[in-house]
Amino acid sequence: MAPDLITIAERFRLNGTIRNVFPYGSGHINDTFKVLTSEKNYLLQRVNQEVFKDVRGLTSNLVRVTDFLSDKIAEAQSSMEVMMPIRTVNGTYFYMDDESEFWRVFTFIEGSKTYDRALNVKIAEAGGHAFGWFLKMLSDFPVDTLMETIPNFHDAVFRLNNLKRAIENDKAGRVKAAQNDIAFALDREAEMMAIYQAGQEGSIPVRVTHNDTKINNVLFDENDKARCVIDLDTVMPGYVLYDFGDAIRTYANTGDEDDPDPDHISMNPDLFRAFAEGYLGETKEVLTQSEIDLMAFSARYITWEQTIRFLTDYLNGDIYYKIKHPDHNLIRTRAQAQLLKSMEQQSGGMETIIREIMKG
Ligand code: ADP
Ligand code: GN1
Ligand code: MG
Repeated sequence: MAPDLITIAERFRLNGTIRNVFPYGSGHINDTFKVLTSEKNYLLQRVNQEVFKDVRGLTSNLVRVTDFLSDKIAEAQSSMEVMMPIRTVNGTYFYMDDESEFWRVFTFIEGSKTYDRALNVKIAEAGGHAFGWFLKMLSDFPVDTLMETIPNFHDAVFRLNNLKRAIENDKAGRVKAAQNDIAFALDREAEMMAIYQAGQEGSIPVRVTHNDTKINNVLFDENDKARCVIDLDTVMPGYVLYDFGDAIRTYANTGDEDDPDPDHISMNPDLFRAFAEGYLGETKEVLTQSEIDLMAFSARYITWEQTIRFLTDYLNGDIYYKIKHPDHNLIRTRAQAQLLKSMEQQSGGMETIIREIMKG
């Protein structure tokens, strides 16, 4: 039976009388709703428990990180905002319904907008500032106290093994149709281990990272200034390269993540430079040389990782990402592969841009 959304929203300490609850946003993972009351608006979400196995641990991360950020914002009198979790009438930060579904509510950031693509360099630079600010603000948060909400999330070996298992099992009978896509991904296996290896050797530090830095996880104001970093479920210990690389995957792409037309897709060097300028403008002092050295590569790594994540889900029969049609994950796979090719053609130029920005 469909859940009664108003009854669920009533479990939380909201100001005013609830008037309406309706689906909202375009995330691939959680179910998101906007709640309108007589006084304020809120954001209600049902957490995807196929993806997040430990919602209690996740909530503990989220509450501590949002409290920490909100204190920092007040201290620095920053114009950035943070979406704060709202307590239930029982005082907890989630409500579990009769079907064991977990629900939570956040403050709604009014008058903000999201993009699926950076329409110009101003948006890309603002996004860079937002995610750079986020990393910098959390650089003194005790990283060991955060649990891994999705273990091995950006781990190259884990992702590759998942792909290989999906090929072997061929659950949806799609391996044949995806043979070229599989070959494209596996051809790059060896070179894509660089960040994983640096992590194993301990030459790059573990930091508090966002881990899902795509463009629509930043809210912008009407002048395209970044207001708020959202979607904090994957904030956990990680490498900065995952955040930078994942952001470039959307901020510097001239096409959509699922663009069916390869001619729309390319890595735009101006958008890349703009995002990197914003990001490094905030984080230059915090980052180490070994991180900087892998920055341009990180965009290729994450784009490859996303290629194989979409491909794995296609082969498994679409069990992870929300899809709009049966070939959606295959189209996404091909769009990411196309973006990766464009990055490969421009890898020297991307390295130069990072060096130029670092020189100032
Ligand atoms: P998912 O994990 O499924 O990606 P998100 O947390 O990113 O879900 O939320 C989905 C969408 O809802 C976002 O892309 C954004 O448009 C909108 N959104 C999320 N949080 C807020 C908020 N606090 N205020 C306003 N809009 C929000
Ligand atoms: C998911 O939740 P959302 O839509 O912001 C995914 C990311 C992928 C992204 C691809 C928890 O992000 O890792 O990069 O889709 N989030 C999770 O669009 O798996
Ligand atoms: Mg999201």
